[in-house]
Amino acid sequence: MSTNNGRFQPKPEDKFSFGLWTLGNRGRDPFGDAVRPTLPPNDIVAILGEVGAWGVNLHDNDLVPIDASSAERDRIVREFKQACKDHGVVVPMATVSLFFHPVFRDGGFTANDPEVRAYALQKTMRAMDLGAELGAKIFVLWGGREGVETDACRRADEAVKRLRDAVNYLCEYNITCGYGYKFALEAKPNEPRADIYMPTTGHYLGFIPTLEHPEMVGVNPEVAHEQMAGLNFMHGVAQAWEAGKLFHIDLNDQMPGRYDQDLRFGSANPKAAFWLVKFLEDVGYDGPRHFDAHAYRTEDCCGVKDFASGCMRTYLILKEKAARWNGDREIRAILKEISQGNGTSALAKYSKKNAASLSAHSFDKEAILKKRLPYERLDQLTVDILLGVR
Ligand code: GCO
Ligand code: MN
Ligand code: MN
Repeated sequence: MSTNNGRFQPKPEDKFSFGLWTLGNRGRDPFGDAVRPTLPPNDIVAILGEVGAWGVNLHDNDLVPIDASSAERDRIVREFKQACKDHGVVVPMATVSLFFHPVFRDGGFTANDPEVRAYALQKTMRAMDLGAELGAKIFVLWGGREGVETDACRRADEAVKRLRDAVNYLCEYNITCGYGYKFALEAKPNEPRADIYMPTTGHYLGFIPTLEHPEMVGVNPEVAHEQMAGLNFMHGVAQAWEAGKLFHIDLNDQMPGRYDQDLRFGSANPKAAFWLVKFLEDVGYDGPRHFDAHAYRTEDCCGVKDFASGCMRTYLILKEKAARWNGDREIRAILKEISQGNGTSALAKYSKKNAASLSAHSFDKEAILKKRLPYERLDQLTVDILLGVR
């Protein structure tokens, strides 16, 4: 991309990663066929090296065909490892496809057929073996088909129990094999199912403490998925972070009320992307910054590179804007002003004595209301920074 100057050049320490399925996306949708040729995994790794990404992630079958013989699998893995080495790209995360093959039409871990549930576990264990061989330490579980079109097919709490049994099983496998994975559970409200169980990151944060090894399991929130549910993505991320559960993140973008668009990061709602980047940088999140997005269907292979460079460039621009925001004198003064009270009664930690004095206190609401909360000015300063005039 000609506009990429040194200032926004990605570096390995930025930990930018892309899934094989993101650059490899051929633009198929429910109404139209592929518009781009299949990019072999090793070519994708070469492109990632060229555009300056740090990592590549994969589903088992992005790399190894579902019915590959073990000799074929071993050859593919060997060559892929070599490509990663040649192009200086690491594999931080692996995942499993429990959604593409028709056998998962009713889900994987939550399917009604016990044989499908067993196959889903076997396939996931093999995907964990594959990821471990490639050096991955994060294993994402996205239950794309774990859902329903009709609630007649099973009780929803039964699905939750089946999911718990599966994750518990996989945690034991992780321990036995000594893989040292952290599992990152990825929520989505719908698509491809009408309703997917565990529709938001918040649902997963409630589920994780019910597991046998909660310390091994966190979340992988995705921008588009929370926005599909009409939620403020950064708030969900903040809650996951605060709970020590932000193990991975899927960055992309999404317009309200649409299908799952997986747009280039920051392309639809740069202001929301700004708050997100600012949050991640402010708290010092140091996990992978994974872009789970794909190029517009109108693009060719050069456009795919523009897409990948654009995701990273926008992140770095927003990171610079966040630093500018944090250092802005007027913003700092407003932040100081709004966090101080005018009054005499401060909130003290609970004690019988403090509670008694709080109960007896009389508040001067008129005086409290006189204090200004200049959020309009604060937001405009933010917009000025984002639009490049400050
Ligand atoms: C989606 C999902 C998927 C998952 C990925 C990991 O776009 O709905 O984000 O891309 O993240 O398949 O399993
Ligand atoms: Mn998505
Ligand atoms: Mn995702």
